[in-house]
Formats: sequence, C-alpha cells, structure tokens
Amino acid sequence: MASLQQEQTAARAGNGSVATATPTIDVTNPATGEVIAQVPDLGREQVAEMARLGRAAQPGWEALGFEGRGRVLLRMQRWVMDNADRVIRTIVSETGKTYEDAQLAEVNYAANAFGFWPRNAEEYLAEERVKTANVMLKGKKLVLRYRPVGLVGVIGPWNYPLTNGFGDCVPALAAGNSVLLKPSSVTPLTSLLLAEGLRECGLPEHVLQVATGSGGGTGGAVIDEVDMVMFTGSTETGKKVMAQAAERVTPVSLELGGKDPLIVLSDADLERAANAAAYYGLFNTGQTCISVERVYVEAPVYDEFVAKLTDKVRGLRNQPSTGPGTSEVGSLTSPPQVDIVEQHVRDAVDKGARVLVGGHRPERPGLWYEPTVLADVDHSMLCMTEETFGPTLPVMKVADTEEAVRLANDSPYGLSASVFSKDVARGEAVARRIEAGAVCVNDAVTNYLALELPMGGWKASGLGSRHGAGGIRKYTKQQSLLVSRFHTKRELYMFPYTPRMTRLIGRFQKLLYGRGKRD
Ligand code: TXE
Repeated sequence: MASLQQEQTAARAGNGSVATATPTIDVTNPATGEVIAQVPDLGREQVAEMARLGRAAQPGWEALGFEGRGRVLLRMQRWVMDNADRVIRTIVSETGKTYEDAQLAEVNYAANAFGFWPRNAEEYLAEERVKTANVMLKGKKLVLRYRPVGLVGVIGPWNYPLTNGFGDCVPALAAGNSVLLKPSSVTPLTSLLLAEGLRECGLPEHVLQVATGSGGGTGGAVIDEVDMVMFTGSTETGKKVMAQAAERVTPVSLELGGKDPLIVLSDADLERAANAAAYYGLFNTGQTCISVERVYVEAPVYDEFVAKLTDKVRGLRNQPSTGPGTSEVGSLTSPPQVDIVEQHVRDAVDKGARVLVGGHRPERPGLWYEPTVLADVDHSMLCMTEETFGPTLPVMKVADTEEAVRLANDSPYGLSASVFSKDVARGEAVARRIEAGAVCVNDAVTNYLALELPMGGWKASGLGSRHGAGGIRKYTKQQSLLVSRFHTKRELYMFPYTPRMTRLIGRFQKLLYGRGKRD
C-alpha cells in the first residue's frame, strides 16, 4: 500500500484538492503482482484547476530568466545523484525492470538532462538578427525570437517513467513554461517523487504539477487545457491525441512506436554485433521505443551469428531484480504486453519459425516472459512487422545487402535502425539508405544519449523530435519582429496606385529577378 510520503505526494499532485471522494488507481509491482500504492484518478475539473494554477505560476517562472531557472534545474541534477538509489528503487518497484536498466537508461539520462538543458537553453533560444536579401527591406531590423508557449502538457509512457515522461519536462521548464505532466497510470510514482525533488530544489509552486489518472480521462483533460502536447506512447493513441489537439489547433510532438531493424553485413564483427543485438534488443525487457525489434543477417554469416546470439541470450538471468547485479532481464511492465509477446511468438512458430531459446511465460506471479531468440522468420509473421515491445529477437536470413535494406524499409515505422560492418564507409552508406530518424553504425540506441543530436521518428513513428535545438524550440512560439527605423512618410508602392508607378515597379522587378544566365 502507499507509504505516507506517497499519499502526501499524490495529494499534493492534485494541489491538495484531492477530496476523499476522488477515485484512485492501484499501482502494481509488475515483477511480483503486489499492489504497492494508490494514486488519485483526477477528473476534468481537477485538471482544469491545475491548469489555472500552472498558468498563474508561469510568468514568475519565466521572469527568473535562463540563469534563475537554470539554478533550480542544476540543483535538481545534484538531487538526482544524491537520491539515485531511492529513485532507482521507485522505478524498479513500478516497472519491474532491473536495477541497472533504471540506473543506466533512466537516472543517467535524467541527471544528464538536468545539466544539459539549463546549460544550452539560452543558446538554443537566443534571439537571432536576420538579414534579408530583399532590397525592399534594406535598413529594417529583422529579429527572430522564441517565447515559451505557456502551459505544456506532457503525456508519458510506462516503459521509461523518468526518461520519457519526466525527461520531456526538463527542456519545457528550461524554456520558461509551466508543465502539467500526466504519467502513465501504470507508473505514476517516479513522476511524483521527482516532482517532490524539484520542489525541494526550489521550483516555485505549481510550475510543474503531476496529474495522475487514466489515459482517456485525465490525459484527455490535459490535452484540452494546455498550449502544447508532448506525447510518448503507441501510434494508435498518438493519432487520437493529435485529433483531439486539432480541435483547439494545439501543437503536438509525438514519439510513437517503432520496429527497429539491425542489419548484420557479412563483413561485420559478429561478436560485437551479437552482443549489441542481445543487449539493445533485451535491455529494459525489450520495452524501449528504439530497441532492436528485428535482425537481418547476410546469408554467409547467418548460422554463426545466430549461434553466438543464442549463446549469449541463454546465459541471461530473467528474474526479479533485488539490487545491483541480480538480474539481466526484468519483468514486463504493462499487463497487455505479456499477451502481445506470447501472440507474436506463437504466430511465428505456427508459420515455421524455430525458438532457439526462451519462448515461454515463467511460472511465477507478475508479468514475465523469457528472453527469446526466433530463427527462420520472415515478413509473413507479426514478430517482423508489428511492434512486439518485449524480450524477443527474431533473426532473418537475407541474400544480400539489397534485400536487407528493402526489408528494413518495409515497415510503417521509421524510428531508428542499426548496421554492422567492419567497413565503416560501407556501413555508413547502408545506414544512409534506411528510412528512419536515426541510424547507428556498429552501435545501436546510443544516439539517444547525445542530447545535442535530434531524435525523432519518420512515418508512423512520430512527429517532431527530442533533443538538439528542436527539442526545446518545440516548447516555444516563434515571433518575428520587423522594425522600420529609417523611412520616408510614404513608401512608393503605397496608395494611391498610378500607371507610372506600377510600370516603374514592373521594370524594377525585371531588373531584380529577370536578368542573368540560368543554364
Ligand atoms: O500506450 P498508450 P499503451 C507501444 C507498445 C505498446 C503499445 C501500447 O507497442 O504495446 O504502445 O501501449 C495515455 N488521451 N508503446 O496502450 O495508450 C496513457 O495513460 C490522452 C511505445 O500502454 O499509448 C499513457 O500515459 N492520453 C511507446 C500514455 O498515453 C492517453 C511507449 C501512453 O499510453 C489516451 C509505450 C488518450 N485517449 C508504449 N489514451 C514508445 N514510443 O516508447 C492513453 N493515454
């Protein structure tokens, strides 16, 4: 059951307005099946009140400037490190992931983000003086500036409650916005704990509020209240979010599903490729938007690669993580995931795939599925075409590079991909042909750690991007200024129109645009 601190945090998330009548949602530890806390399931009126408070707090936060806001966020970087073990254990308790998955892909990311955004926000959002080649505007001052949108709504998923929910709040705050964060109803505790941390670090009241509750209910109410929506989740829900946001012409940034391919060329370092496939396919129990979801291997090295991969996956401990170094692959996090994984494996086997390791639900409480390698798969199978989001690695033999590229691109998704070859120039040439927002050569996933490098999906994988200049500018509205400093009382083209002036303007246009050799 909820600790006193959790109950208090939950109550405060609703600004103390959580009446006893507010319905609650159980939070379950998916590794054990035990209910560990309850949080309020906030309704429309409560979300509207939070939005009002967030809007009221925003101008004061913006007025602190980059330096004042940066001080709070940088203090939070230290807080995350000082409280790392507590944060990790909270994440592990509500996601079922391993200690290391929470440490590396969540705490590490958050600590980095709480330093990166305050250090770079000012430069990314600096006013720009713009020069124009248009002679009609000579002498005028042109400026591009960025203003915070006001109130940002962040709707987060359950696979990375810190990185992909809370992590998106950091650039929004650095830009001077207030934020309403709607964490997944499956994993709200991490967001509540981090919000508590930000308050301890001096974030003014109501600048960041956590609206716990259901997707369509609380999440839908958030969409209707905010000035911009950052959503991470499934493509199906992303479309609904986009449609609802369209009602008020609210901008959205969407990070959606993926079916990321890993290509092993015949000249690859097979040891590295197999280690990378095992790790980047199975860390976080395969529940990473950019995890390796399918593998294509050129025929001459297929058997050797599959043998290496199978060996590595067979040695993995798939059990509850009770502390550092106690398990490699944790439980799944969201209840429907086990059924999806089971369905994909069964479908593959029914159509002729071989299970080389794994392939079952272990007999224990909680949401478990064994790390699984599937060989002899093809594109008639769900495991190669639909997002599995679980601990499976389907490996397909391809005749050559052309077939690998064609199949890698044969997907409605285009989030990321990776290519392995000892010939890095060849690897890079293949990478450039993949239809995805990010492609790694002799690596996978790690592009996500470079906060300077934009990360966003093509096709059904999303809209907009995280990281880089675009990762903070999306939380702002652009304003262009034109200031006319030296001018006459009347421009020549202004009223009244006369035949002489119209002819003169025509001649002037020909002089400007009608001369010169073209080809
Ligand atoms: O996510 P949803 P689900 C994929 C993965 C998984 C599938 C479904 O394949 O099997 O999505 O997961 C909130 N208005 N990814 O159903 O529904 C919801 O409460 C507003 C990939 O659990 O997309 C949660 O906070 N909000 C992904 C968030 O949306 C709504 C990570 C995401 O939930 C809403 C997770 C609505 N109508 C799953 N309905 C990635 N890209 O990393 C739900 N929500």
